[in-house]
Amino acid sequence: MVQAFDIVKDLEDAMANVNADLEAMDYDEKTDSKMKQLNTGRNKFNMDPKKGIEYLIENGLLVEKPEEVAAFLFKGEGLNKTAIGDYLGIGKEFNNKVMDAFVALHEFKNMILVQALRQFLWSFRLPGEAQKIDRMMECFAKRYCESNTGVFESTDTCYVLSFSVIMLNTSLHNPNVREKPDLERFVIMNKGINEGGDLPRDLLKSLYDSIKSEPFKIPEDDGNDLTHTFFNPDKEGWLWKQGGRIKSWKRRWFILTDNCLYYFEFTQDREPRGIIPLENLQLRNVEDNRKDHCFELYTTDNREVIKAAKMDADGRVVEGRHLTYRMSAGSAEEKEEWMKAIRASISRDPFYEMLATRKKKATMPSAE
Ligand code: 4IP
Repeated sequence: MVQAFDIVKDLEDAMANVNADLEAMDYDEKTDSKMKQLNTGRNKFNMDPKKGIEYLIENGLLVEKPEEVAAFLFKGEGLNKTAIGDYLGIGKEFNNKVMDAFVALHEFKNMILVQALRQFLWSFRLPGEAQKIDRMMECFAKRYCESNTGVFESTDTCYVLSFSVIMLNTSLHNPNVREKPDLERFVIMNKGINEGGDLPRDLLKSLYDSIKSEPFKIPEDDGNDLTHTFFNPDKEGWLWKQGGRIKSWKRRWFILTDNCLYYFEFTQDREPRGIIPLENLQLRNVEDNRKDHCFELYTTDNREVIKAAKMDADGRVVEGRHLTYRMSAGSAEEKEEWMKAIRASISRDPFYEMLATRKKKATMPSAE
């Protein structure tokens, strides 16, 4: 009797084991097919981000909520960073919400701006269009300022400084840029961007040192996207400049940046002798009796004085008095380079326009 009971018990145990094995097999198959679907979804995403997300939602692998999609992109497993950037930049209401949620997943508290930028710019690749970059950098600046109150007067300041840092990165680490800006130059370029005031020198120095010691890493960097064009500083070098009223020639160090030409007496000067905003100006070749390789900036109305600022003999800032700005380069090749760079700057590059608009806002003292 006892024996029969044992046999039944053994049989029951064996059955239970078989059932457990069967269930596990079923479960394995299910997870296996879910994994396969997830991989398909990732591949689809990398080819067409919008379709990839739709596929994952349809197959129950992702919930159609901005926070859920953002978390998936933030984790980024198996996802191409260019595709992430493309998805975040689509510009539809849902995608914008995903962008907000994505940025909110970044923790920037107590980080200096460069650290935060490193983290942010490594999490996806910025798309090529100025408008999209504008929106993304705006989100970044907002998040940074929320997490680090009191560092900047406004998000515009943070935004403008972020670009300044990105440009500094190119100037310092791009082998094509021969003249490497020093800290003084970086400080000058960021004058007045804190709602009309200057940022603390220590802060600028920490950003400068960080970039100098370690360049930014850009995901999937093939050297062939618009950000490269954007982030390249325009040009700097020696040119001869003719005076406005008195036509004497002066050798000046010129820097072309932010759609403006700055000129300095010496490369290391802190204050420029003059600033010529290039907005509404035109450029042409000219022959000059005294100098070779000349070109000049002019307005369509030849009698109109070009809007510019200069340092007067007694150190006061006054308006320029030039009807044209005539410059002479050291060689035909240099002249070509300058004319090309100035033209690119004048030709209403949407990126420079967007940056110039921000800079105007950032340099304006707050209304309060
Ligand atoms: C000066 O001539 C210099 O060329 C100035 O250049 C120039 O100012 C003056 O133009 C011109 O009169 P002198 O030094 O022979 O007097 P810089 O300031 O680079 O020294 P710009 O406006 O070109 O800076 P006017 O327009 O101020 O006369």
